[in-house]
Amino acid sequence: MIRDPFNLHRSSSAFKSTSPRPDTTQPDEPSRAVANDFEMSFSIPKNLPAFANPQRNLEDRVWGSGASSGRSGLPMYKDKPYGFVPRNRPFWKRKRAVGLAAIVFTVLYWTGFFSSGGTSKQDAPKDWGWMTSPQEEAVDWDKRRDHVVEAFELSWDSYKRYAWGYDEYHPISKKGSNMSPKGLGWIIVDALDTMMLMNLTSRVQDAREWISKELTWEQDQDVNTFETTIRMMGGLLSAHYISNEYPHLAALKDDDEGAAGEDLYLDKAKDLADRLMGAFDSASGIPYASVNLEKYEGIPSHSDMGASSTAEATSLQLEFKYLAKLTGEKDYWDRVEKVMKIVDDNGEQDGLLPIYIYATSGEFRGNNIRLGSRGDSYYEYLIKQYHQTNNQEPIYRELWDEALQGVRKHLVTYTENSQFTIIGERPHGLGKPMTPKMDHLVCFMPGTIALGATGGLTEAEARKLPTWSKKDEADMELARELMHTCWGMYKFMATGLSAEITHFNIARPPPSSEAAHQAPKDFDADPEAEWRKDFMVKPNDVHNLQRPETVESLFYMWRITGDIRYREWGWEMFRSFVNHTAVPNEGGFTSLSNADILPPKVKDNMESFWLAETLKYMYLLFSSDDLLPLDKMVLNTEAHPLPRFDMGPMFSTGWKRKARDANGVMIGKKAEEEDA
Ligand code: DMJ
Repeated sequence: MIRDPFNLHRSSSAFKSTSPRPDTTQPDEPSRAVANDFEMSFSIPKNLPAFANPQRNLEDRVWGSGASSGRSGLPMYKDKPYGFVPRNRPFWKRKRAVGLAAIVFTVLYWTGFFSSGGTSKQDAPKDWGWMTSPQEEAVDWDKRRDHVVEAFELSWDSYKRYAWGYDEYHPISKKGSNMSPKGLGWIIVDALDTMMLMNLTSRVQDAREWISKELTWEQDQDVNTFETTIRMMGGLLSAHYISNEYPHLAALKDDDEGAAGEDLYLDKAKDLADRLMGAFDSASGIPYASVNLEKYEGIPSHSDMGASSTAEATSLQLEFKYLAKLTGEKDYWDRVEKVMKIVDDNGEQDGLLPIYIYATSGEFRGNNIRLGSRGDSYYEYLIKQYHQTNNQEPIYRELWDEALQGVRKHLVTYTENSQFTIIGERPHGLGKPMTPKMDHLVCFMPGTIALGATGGLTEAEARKLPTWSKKDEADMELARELMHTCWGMYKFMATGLSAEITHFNIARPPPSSEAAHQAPKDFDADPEAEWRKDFMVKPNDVHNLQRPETVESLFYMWRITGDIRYREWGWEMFRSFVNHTAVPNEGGFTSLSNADILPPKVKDNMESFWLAETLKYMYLLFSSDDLLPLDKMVLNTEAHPLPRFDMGPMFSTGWKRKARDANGVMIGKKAEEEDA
């Protein structure tokens, strides 16, 4: 059993003033169904074989998965934000498909299917009262928070009813599927700490019992190093942290099934970490994309010439460092820290990195630079590593500042008509043309920039510090502008839910970054409104995967600025999710394959981060600020809270940056390039 040798878990009196909602509903009770202002179109897939996952198979086919290539149902990096590109099929196949469709159509027609609109009466979503009741006079944020809990309960209970123990849940077909023969606890572990925070005791008990009795990492299964670390290891570590820090939340009795062994979560996290450590056994120390759990063995990516994603290789640090601190095993720390040195030793210009890196050589592959998929959380973990060790490692602050400066210099630009601020991409390297598009994933940036500026204090508190600078002021301004753009990505869509990727019509040449760029404060609903001319969504990008990044940033922006508009936007977003993604018959909530039509087209998948992140951030956004104070903890990239801590005598920053000249160019880098 693992103890807490460093006494990280003091109990928090600060939290006591919040009143977490008691867990009143038993999981087996029928859940409330959800009102839906618009009729939804549900394309119900045929019965799925036990281990099949249509979404993943589709992604594997289309993107040739960096990590899995669909060989073994391996959890893959899901954030390839591209829509389905139909493959060229032989004509006879297409013909057959057309014939089949005609037969199905005829049968449905004669059975009267279309006359009932494709939805039988009993399938129709029930009314979720508050959605239709008149606008409250005074906004009651506790009540709104309760509605988020209801949405969570609805999602979880339908998962429990129809897919308990499975890694994936398909809420329309009401089926589960696994990513490994025995399952990896993908949904249960990822959702666990949200339930703790919501004080859903009986559900936490069920989850704990499953983890105790069913979850095993002893499986001959390749898993994605990053996804498994941030979701499973992050989820378990955070459950350990929360159950120690807030013991009154979802408290289990000693004799509860599965409660035996107070260190269950930590034991499971450590067992998993030991297996994942195999990923770092590469020639350079950069982790391989995948790991075989039973063999403790790293596996290079099956595509991208074996390169790992940069974000994946550099977003493991918070989890392994916390585990090192808890267990006193320094090796966890050293391995992930070394990755940061190897990355930085490449001496990339202005702190912006290409999105692939070879585990063999530690060098980057290609020049594609973006803050969306495969790039995103590298930047996020720079500032969060600085915070995690109570600002005791200035090297990570320096890296973050340099990268943010690089973002301003090379990626930030403005739209043509309404001067929205965007972060574009440089697919062929810095100095080459920009692609003015933003993955929804990039919307983690506004909140992270604000967090970097104030360190987690409120803006008002931070402004009083002697260290507050003009640069911090400018960073807050950039955060506000980007938040506005990310919200525009929601307002632009028919459902009010953002597309996976949005393109922008940018001003060429761009206005000076010094000039005031005043995007319109409100989003005029007129379809011809000027602001809409700056936004564009391509047909392949219209899906909405229940992603958290925008509400994540709204949460940080609300906590830091106290501007009520961010809470209001979060509420509007929540209503849109309820309106357009709730599944009839207590199915929970689903991703959409087209969020830009009414009724939307559904995708039949509930992402685990819907429970782990999206609903958690909404809950936090509507909670009081002393629930998880921003200056006391860091949320990992899957929204699993981990504590900030002092490094103590055992740990230190074990590396230094190579020398740079006055322009930030690494000394010797030019000569190296010339030789090459
Ligand atoms: C999550 O798994 C994490 O937030 C990750 O950093 C990015 N992708 C998804 C959510 O969009």
